[in-house]
Amino acid sequence: MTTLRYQTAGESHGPGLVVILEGVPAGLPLEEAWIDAVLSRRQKGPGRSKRQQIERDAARVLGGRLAGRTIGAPIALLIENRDATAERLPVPPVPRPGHADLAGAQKYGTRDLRAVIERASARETAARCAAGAVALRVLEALGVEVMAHVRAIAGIEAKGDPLAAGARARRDASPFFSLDPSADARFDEAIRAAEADGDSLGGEFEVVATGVPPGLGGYATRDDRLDGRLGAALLSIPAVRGVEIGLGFEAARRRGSEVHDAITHDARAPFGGFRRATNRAGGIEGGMSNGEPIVVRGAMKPIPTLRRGLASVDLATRAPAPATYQRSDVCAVPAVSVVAECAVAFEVARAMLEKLGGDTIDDVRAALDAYAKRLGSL
Ligand code: EPS
Repeated sequence: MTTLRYQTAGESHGPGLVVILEGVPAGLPLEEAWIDAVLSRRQKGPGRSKRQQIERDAARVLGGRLAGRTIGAPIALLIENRDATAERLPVPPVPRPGHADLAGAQKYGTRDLRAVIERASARETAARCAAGAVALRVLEALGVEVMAHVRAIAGIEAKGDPLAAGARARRDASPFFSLDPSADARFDEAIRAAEADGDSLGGEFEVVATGVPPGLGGYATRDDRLDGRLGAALLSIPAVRGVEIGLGFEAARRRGSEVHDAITHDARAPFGGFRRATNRAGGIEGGMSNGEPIVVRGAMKPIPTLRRGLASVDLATRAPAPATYQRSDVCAVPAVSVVAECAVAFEVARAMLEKLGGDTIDDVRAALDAYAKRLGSL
């Protein structure tokens, strides 16, 4: 039984994206339709480029499944690219500020920017979502739910409580994956205005995981800390520049008495009954889950590919020139919220399997039940 992990390969306009996932217990039902529903959400949101009209992201399971269930072997997934034009695309002469182009060209000693941008493209997040979809399936079997929603675009804030009844249905009904229809109308306006100006927009998302038992992650070593893992997972998503857990930066402005959550006990509550009166810690204390919902937020910068090319320098002539533009999204905040949901799901599933891991999903469930029982006798 290996730790839950995955690797991706593939370029934005190559033949396809590949994911190999290890450490998924045997016996988990896994259908393409489950993965494809997540992939399809990632493709959505007003403000995305024409590329999303070309692609129909769908995963093919190439290994690790028999008779509809995982078998404990590595799971191999393939997402084919329809726009597989990498070899024919023109070489962009001018690097884009804010993207990997220039530092990547310097790192690898090439002026063929395609060699950098093809892999640096956020298209790779489709593969991350395929891995995340499998993690979501593991979590579903263990009673954990993860949901992301968009909290802001270009400084316009969306209200709404992700823990309220019906929140998921509201999120799914919103074209922006927000919980606030009145914000959606303003998001739409902002995106149209940015598009008319050849500009791009960023925003903020929040991910909430419920049903998480206490004690996932750890404090004993640096690598165990669940907050550190979640931070790294979210900051590795292209264009994510900031992450907060619970109160986040606001905690630095308050007194301790206004930050920490009182411990309470309610014998009817799951996992032994210990609760917190508030959840300003965002479900994580001392690098471990504390049994309250995990609440993580992230900030996405505006996409660096602008129709109105930003000021740059032609690599061949060294003369000032606007950055090369082929096509791009005006806003991909809803898409990033889906990638973030997958990233959080993956980290929570990884921590759960580390704590409760077994060869089969039934073993993991039995270990979870035994752990819940043990918590009751603390
Ligand atoms: C993406 C596909 C890409 C980009 C986008 C992510 O498609 P294309 O380059 O063919 O238009 O639209 O990548 C970025 C925004 C970026 O900055 O890297 C996708 O499928 O998500």
